Amino acid sequence: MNLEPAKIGVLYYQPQKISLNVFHEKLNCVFENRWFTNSGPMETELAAAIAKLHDVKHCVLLANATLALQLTARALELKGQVITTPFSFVATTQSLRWEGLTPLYVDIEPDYWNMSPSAVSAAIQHNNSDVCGILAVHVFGIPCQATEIDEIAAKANLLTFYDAAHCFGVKLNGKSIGSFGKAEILSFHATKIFHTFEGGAVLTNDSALARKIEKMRNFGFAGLDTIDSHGINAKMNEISAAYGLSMLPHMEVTVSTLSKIHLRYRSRLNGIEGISFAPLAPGLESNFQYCPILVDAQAFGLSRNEVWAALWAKGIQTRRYFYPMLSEIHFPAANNITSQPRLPHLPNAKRVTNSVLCLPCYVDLAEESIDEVAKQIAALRDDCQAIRKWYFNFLQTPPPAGSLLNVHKALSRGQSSVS
Ligand code: T4K
Repeated sequence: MNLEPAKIGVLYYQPQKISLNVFHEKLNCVFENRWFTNSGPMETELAAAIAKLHDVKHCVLLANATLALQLTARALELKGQVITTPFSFVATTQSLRWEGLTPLYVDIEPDYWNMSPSAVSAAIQHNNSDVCGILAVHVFGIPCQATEIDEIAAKANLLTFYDAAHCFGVKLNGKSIGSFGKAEILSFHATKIFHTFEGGAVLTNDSALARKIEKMRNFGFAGLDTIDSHGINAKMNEISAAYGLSMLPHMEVTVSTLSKIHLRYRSRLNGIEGISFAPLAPGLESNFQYCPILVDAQAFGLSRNEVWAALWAKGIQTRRYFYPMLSEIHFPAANNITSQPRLPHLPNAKRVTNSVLCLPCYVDLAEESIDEVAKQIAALRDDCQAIRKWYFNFLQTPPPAGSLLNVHKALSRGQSSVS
């Protein structure tokens, strides 16, 4: 069996770097201004630019998307159960739990992996009195059926907000992501297509909601000495905003580069039995920041975990976003959150979470690296039996300290560091 390192090792991700000249100029302004945070000029300019780009009235910039989700839930005064998806990054659920809200998980759609509107309707019918809102996610920048979800919510008198962490610049049928529901939340973390090192935003057309969140992010101050609401410190600083402003002009080229990476993966992996992509959706202007595939264990001959482990052993990093599924994580009891009455039957989410694998996808990824990733995936099929055996032993026996396998082993056990 050949689990020798691949010809080219490939990192899962590298954040985009921009020309330092432009950033330096903006940094100079920040230093000249001697204004580093608390709604400074960089932050104000960036918020206006992002609101315009997403065709929405208000953009409230925040320290990260998790806080943006929390502040939105708090500002909407939600109490009780919130219908949400089991297939997302853990921040989606953690933000609800932090606000004392109970996630009520419903299944996803088989093709695009977002919350299914019919599952939302069914959940409302079954749990009518306890449900107060809906938190949907546009996972991997593929918009969920937001129009349908908004309609269902309106009929049931529920408030809806969207985790659009992956959706910078995404459009659905010509309409920008940003204006669905009461609010949509973007993430500007360093691993996102557009980033401010750390950062996030609430996009909304509701002026009262925007004002409320603006106050909440700044300790609840309504004026110099007046505090009239809940508050925390969740502001974006000027250096992050300056980086965002420096990055904005690059976004068109970034999206075009990432779309080419996608198409190259699709063409190189095309026809390999057991490997599939989400269909390219009509009307969807994606930003292509993630490149997820599904590994069908039966058709491919190896499970997603076996593929993931074998690629790591070869020095090719991929990520199991999003695994485990959120409804199967045992969170500690907190904030009087009621646990769900029964473990929900979520077959589509279960299948996707056990077969999804995100491939390396970033602006500086070389074409030869994409080809190497595809070649190595294809080559695994020739060695299925041996890899299965290797993986089984690998989970039993500690590998030598410091080796790549050691890193993998730690990762496969869910540890964040290697001893
Ligand atoms: N909702 C959704 C649907 C989300 O996906 C996220 C975050 C949120 C909400 C919350 O947004 P924020 O509160 O973060 O704004 C990463 C990110 O930390 C997280 O922001 C992101 N989603 C999630 C999908 O991915 P990890 O723990 O997997 O990241 P990590 O540290 O393993 O880094 C990923 C890769 O990037 C690695 O290969 C290393 C590389 N990297 C990372 C950083 C930070 C770099 O090369 N340089 C860097 O500076 O969560």
